[in-house]
Amino acid sequence: MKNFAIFFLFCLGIAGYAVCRADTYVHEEIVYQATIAADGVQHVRIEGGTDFYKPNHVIVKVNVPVEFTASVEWGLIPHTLVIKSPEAGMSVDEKLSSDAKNIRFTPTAVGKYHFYCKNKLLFFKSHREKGMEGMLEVVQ
Ligand SMILES: [Cu+2]
Repeated sequence: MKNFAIFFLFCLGIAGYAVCRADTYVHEEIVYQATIAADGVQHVRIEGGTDFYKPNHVIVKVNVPVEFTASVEWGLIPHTLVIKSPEAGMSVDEKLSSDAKNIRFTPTAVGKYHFYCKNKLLFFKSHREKGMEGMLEVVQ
């Protein structure tokens, strides 16, 4: 009987672990290093979905205009792209759709900043928590 109880707890542990794993969103890092195009702008193509942005680590130069051309997977779930770093000249809050949208800004301070989707449905995890988040690294 005792063995059975231990076995039962063991199974419960495995099941619990599996459920937790399924709810843990681990994304590989996809790095994109922007270059300055002939028009003097750093163009970055970004695609998003409920739990990702691709790329999710963007490296740009400071004090050079950046243009994100952003879109999301076709679907009914609305998405956004937010960068709340006014201290570095970036205040972005845009709705995204499956049609690509150009979003321009110029980072004015070196550092690491986040871009993310601010959307959240009721009591579910926010898109940001699910992985709709990336890092914008501004370098010299
Ligand atoms: Cu979203």
